[in-house]
Amino acid sequence: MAANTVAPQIMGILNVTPDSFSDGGRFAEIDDAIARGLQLHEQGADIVDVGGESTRPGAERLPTRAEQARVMPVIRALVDAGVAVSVDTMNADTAAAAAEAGVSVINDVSGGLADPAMYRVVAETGLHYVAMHWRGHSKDMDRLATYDDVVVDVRNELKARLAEMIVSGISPEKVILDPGLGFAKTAEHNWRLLGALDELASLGHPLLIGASRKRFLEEFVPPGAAPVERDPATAIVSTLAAHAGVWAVRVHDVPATRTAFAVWCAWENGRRS
Ligand code: PMM
Repeated sequence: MAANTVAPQIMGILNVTPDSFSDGGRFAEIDDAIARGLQLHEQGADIVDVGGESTRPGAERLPTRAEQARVMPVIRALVDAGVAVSVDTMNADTAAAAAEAGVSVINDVSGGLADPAMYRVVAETGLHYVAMHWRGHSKDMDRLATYDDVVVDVRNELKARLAEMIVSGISPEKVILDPGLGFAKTAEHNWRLLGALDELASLGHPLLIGASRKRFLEEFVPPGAAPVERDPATAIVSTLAAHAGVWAVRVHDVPATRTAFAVWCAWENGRRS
């Protein structure tokens, strides 16, 4: 009998932002955020991704101090409780503070483009680094969604980032790549990228996919439905991504993702036994 199928890692989303589009800022208070982080862990998240700056389309930048005031107490409390934590930040300063506090992963939606000091900090910490494909800040990203061929262009742009990372002293085995669904991408771009994960994987790095509750899933729910109603569609996209071999998915609904992955594993194991 072949080896059992292994599901991707589940990264649970903890946005400590009053204006996050998808959780409505419900976890803006520090204590609530910590409680939610512990809950994500108990629900089976392999890692809890703590972010303080909203990246929803059109969002304004947040000063680094304000970002750290939001995320650092939450990161410290979760690390103290034994939870594996990643920090979702574009700021090298915040990444360094989070590393000091004990996070395991730096998740940078800008792939190092927003802060020239990021690669140095990542190299110094020796932590895993999620480098997402990115073209510009949230207020500009919709007008940056132009590609000759989205798959070729995203692959080439990630490859250029990788070259810079290596020059900056980041160990290649620490780098995880992410196509950045919804970041300077239309729904059609997202679907093309999801259909071409093999081509992105051919860069030789594990992939992370963040589809959760994103705008491109709104066509599967009634008009005006809240983002939370996109969770079933998210679970299906995450499962198809699992089938395509991704290393991790970043999601709001951890229990639904776990169930979806368990069903997929049972299916695969049945096929192979
Ligand atoms: N998406 C968001 C935030 N952080 N990080 C990675 N690596 N990949 C993503 O796709 C990603 C991310 C925006 O979504 P949210 O506002 O629901 O957290």
